[in-house]
Amino acid sequence: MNDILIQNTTAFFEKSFGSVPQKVVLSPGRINIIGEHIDYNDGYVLPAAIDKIICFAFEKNNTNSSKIIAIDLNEAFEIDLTAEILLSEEVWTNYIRGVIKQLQDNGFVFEGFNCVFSSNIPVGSGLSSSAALECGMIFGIASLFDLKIKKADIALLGQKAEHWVGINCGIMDQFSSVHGLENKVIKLDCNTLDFEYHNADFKDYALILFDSNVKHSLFTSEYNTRRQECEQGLAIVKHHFPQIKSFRDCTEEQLLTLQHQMSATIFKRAHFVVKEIDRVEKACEALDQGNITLLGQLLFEAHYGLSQEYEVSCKELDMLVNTAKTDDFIVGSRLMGGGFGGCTINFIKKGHENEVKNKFSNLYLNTFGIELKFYDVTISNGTRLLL
Ligand code: GAF
Repeated sequence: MNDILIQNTTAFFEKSFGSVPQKVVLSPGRINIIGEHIDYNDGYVLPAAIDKIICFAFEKNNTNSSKIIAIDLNEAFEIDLTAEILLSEEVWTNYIRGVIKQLQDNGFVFEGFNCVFSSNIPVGSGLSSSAALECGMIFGIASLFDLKIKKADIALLGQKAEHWVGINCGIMDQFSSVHGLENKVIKLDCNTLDFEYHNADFKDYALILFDSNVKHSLFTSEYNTRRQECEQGLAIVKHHFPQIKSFRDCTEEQLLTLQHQMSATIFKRAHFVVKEIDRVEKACEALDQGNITLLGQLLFEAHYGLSQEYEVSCKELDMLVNTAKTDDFIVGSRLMGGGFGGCTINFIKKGHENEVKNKFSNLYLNTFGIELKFYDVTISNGTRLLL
């Protein structure tokens, strides 16, 4: 599937610019096994890069402006690299404008380039197509102009670009897009950016995403609100326990003593974060021990918290996870990514995938009149140069 995407992208480049690309870059989307909304709370997360990618073709054009073509949108834009970079009403272009601005603001010097890109990462499904776009652009510009940028810095620049666009995201998506490794999940410490790889061996279970086909319209505003609510909660915790620097230092018992110092909403958010940080540790141990039943149980618990305490679910995602709980062949399921729509991640007993898919697609269509999509993802390498 990716071979066709790569061929189409390079052929489109040749047709548009009359030359073969000097660099071809692949940049992946990501899944997250567990640890949702934990990156900006300085805890651990457990993501991985996947085989759904954006393919970019680049060449230098020896001018001061860049022309970028998005094949899938049938749109293009040109940007003068000597002018001030401002947000545009064409939202997709802002991720690229943001990346160019971050590179320039951080002292990286480069000239004009032509770029064509195309993607098979579904947009708005919680698979981080925007992080793949940011990291792939930075990686491509760096390769083309021989800029020395470390992987972790590519991720940080991508994150800053996303903040400039308006989402105050954490580092997980960009970090996993650049650091992905075939068949490995990344246990990332979002405070220090230290990380270790763990084998993504799910034993007798297949990892399958169910795409609710509900797009998150509330995403940006609610995401930024959750982040503020966590900051408020943490300020109260620190006030009472000055030794605590972030939620990872706070036990559930300590938090419970402060329940009446916080609004009910702030307490629920903080409680979710404290429990989810703990679940990531347990989930990573369960994975290492090959205990996928326990891992799956932790996913169900995480969904309960995301839905009832963090309140980032929706009726479609809740229905998918609640149905999964009573299914004989699913050991774990939860909403994945920022929430308010997008995908659930599921561990399904191998050999029963089609049966489960048929059951869920019929039920989902009958209940919501929406088609459910399935992605059998493979855990793959991070942002890389093909040419
Ligand atoms: C989005 C954000 F971009 C990530 O930083 C992360 O917070 C995630 O939501 C929730 O875990 O994908």
